[in-house]
Amino acid sequence: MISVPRLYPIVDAAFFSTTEDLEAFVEELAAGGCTLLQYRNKSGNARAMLEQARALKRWVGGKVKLIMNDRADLCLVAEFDGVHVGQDDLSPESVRRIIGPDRWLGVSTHNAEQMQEADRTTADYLAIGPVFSTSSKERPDPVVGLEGVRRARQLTRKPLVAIGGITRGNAASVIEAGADSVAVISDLIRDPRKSAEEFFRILR
Ligand code: TZP
Ligand code: MG
Repeated sequence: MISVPRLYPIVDAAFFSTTEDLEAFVEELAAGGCTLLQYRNKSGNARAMLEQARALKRWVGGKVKLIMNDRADLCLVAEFDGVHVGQDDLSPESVRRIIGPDRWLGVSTHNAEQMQEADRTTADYLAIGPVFSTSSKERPDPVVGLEGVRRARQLTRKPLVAIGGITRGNAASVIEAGADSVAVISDLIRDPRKSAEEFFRILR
């Protein structure tokens, strides 16, 4: 069984206008103690995605485990450490065949039925959300709330990552509801190092 750190930053390319901004952001996350991050890019431009992914690998690949959102092919080419897929991506078992037994595989779920189904796969960790309302995702599924996290906790023994609208202000309640880790986009943007340090302090 893998162990997922308390804070799981998601680096969403849409939040950065220059390569320098992106590099500074991930370096600051690493300086703040982050050892795992997910690269997310919904632009649909696979070449740009690969180029950024390779840059992330160069910048922090030695100290941070890198997870590719959506794309098993790009995970392999960029030599990432895992893939995170949702309900509309390749199935967990298809991804597993691509990435092999050792890379991490994460699966997003949005309700109890999806959680039960994902629990029966070889996924290394499962995600549940959105816990709270979020503006970082287009057309998000309905909010599941802390009750959704509690229910998810009952349905799996795999590491449970909660996502959606999680901030330093509500993260403790999410862990208390049974999550092992919180995945965060927006509450890291302003001052990533300080924010990450505060998340780790709050979730110790
Ligand atoms: N999946 C469910 S909510 C979400 C994703 C990718 C966005 C989370 O971003 P934020 O800014 O932490 O709410
Ligand atoms: Mg996806």
